[in-house]
Amino acid sequence: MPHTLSYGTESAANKAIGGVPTIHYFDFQSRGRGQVVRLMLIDSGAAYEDVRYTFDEWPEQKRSGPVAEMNPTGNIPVLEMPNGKILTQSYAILRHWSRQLGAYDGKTEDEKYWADAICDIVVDWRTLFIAAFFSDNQKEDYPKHQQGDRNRYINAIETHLKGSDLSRRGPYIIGKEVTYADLVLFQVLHDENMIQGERADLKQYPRLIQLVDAVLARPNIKKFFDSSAYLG
Ligand SMILES: N[C@@H](CCC(=O)N[C@@H](CS)C(=O)NCC(=O)O)C(=O)O
Repeated sequence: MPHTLSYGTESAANKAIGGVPTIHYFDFQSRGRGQVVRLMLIDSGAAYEDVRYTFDEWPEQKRSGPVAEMNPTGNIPVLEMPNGKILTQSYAILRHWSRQLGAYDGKTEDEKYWADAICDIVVDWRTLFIAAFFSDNQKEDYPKHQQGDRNRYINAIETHLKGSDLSRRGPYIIGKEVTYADLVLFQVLHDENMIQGERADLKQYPRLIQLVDAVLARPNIKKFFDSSAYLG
């Protein structure tokens, strides 16, 4: 059986998004697409409930558990809202909540475009990361990914952030205001184990370090990382 956890206290941010969401996702530490969704809730001060599936129980749950009925693609994260609304597709959920919260997606058309563009790069990167990290041949495929695709994406994003008039204002992708895309980028760097410890693999990317540190310094995110709710 999946186990459940809860985080936070119901707040105005919950009201804006329609209540306290129940998130169905893997019991995969504080990682993955499910964690990106949690991260926006954490940052905005919203509470959530977690239903966490172990990797072992997932195949059976996928066949006959509640997710099978809620999401035709059979993927997670899947969210249940108190009014019965089901939300699927992590990036669409982030964009939906950004509009509901009136934050996280920039103000001008140029800012919105730029946040979406950087997010889309990370979408492509994460897909390749997952394929390599969960490959049956992980021992060979993941190091190949780190040297190949991961390098290519990190270099591209660092170059974009240094070259864009918006990003140059820093520390975030569009300047002073955080966007959902910063959370998406932060989380893939976290999941690739690049922001923990000595950060040896991140050293040559000063603009990404600036962004990561700005995200980690956000009060609600800092509180989460300093708490026992953060699972690594
Ligand atoms: N585009 C979807 C992708 C969802 C997805 O592929 N989720 C993975 C976990 S991160 C999954 O469901 N894996 C288990 C499976 O496919 O059975 C999203 O962003 O939500």
